[in-house]
Amino acid sequence: MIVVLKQGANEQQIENLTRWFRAKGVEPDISQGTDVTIMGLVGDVSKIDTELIEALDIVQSVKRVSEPFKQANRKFHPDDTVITLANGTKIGGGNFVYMAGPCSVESEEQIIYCAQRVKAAGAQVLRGGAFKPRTSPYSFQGMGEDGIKLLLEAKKETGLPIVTELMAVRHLDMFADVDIIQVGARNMQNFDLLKELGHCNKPILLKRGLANTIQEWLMSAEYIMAGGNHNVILCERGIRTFETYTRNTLDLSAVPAVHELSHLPIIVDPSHATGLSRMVPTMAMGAAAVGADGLMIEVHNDPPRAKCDGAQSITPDQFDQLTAGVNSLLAAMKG
Ligand SMILES: [Mn+2]
Repeated sequence: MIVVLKQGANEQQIENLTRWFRAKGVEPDISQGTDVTIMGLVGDVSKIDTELIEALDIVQSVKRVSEPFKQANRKFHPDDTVITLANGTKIGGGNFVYMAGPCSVESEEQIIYCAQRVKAAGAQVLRGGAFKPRTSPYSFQGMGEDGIKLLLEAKKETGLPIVTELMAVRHLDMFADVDIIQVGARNMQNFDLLKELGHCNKPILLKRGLANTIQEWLMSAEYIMAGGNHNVILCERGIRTFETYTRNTLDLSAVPAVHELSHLPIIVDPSHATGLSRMVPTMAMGAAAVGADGLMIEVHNDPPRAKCDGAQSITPDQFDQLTAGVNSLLAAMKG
């Protein structure tokens, strides 16, 4: 349920109304927009008398929200969410972000070289997998805790914030200095993991599951937000369709759909979506053109020898060209 307040509503009146709602067992989420203040009510609103609220001095209107996601809903929070990392990097609300780096951390030289190169090309966040969810148990599983340590070395060396995937709650302690925690596609509906991340104070990058609808994805974001963590970044990484020419099918329509439905930032990962390095720059342009808030790109110093996802990884030189192209497209779109 959404309560739209009249323009003149003062803090004392808002406070009184907040207390009144809490006494009824629902939690108001207050969003102070540029021209309107909205109270989104979370909880069991079935016993709330709409007409009674509508009759209050400070209330403009009351609406029921039909979608099952509430805190992730744009109706609750009309302005875009902007997430600010510790070093001041902003994500969402018109701030375009590049997250780039190798699929997995392989060595100190590799991750530091990749970090320096992607930073020089304009990336604001370094990606790199330490814990890898692989389809086969016989494939390289990642360097684990040592991989996290090397990412932190690269962070120290370059100043780039880092994003890496968390696969199990028991590993959370190792992520204390990680800037953004990634939830991978295969864990999008690992509800225990999502609940746990709702209680942590770090931004969460939530990848879309390979066979999940946009609504299911937003419900997973809702799990994190319901625990109090509102810093969720969505990442479209392709879905499974009957098409096998590309690794997955990049659903670019998810970008405008999420922007309609939610205030959360959404970035696009054309590397996992296509599985083909030659298509990555083209689809990156497509993502920027449809309004994505950023890109996540796999960049490897030596793709043919990568331990993971070499076929979809681009070289640092190709990444230089990619960011130059996307930056000029973004400038043209603004102009
Ligand atoms: Mn990968």
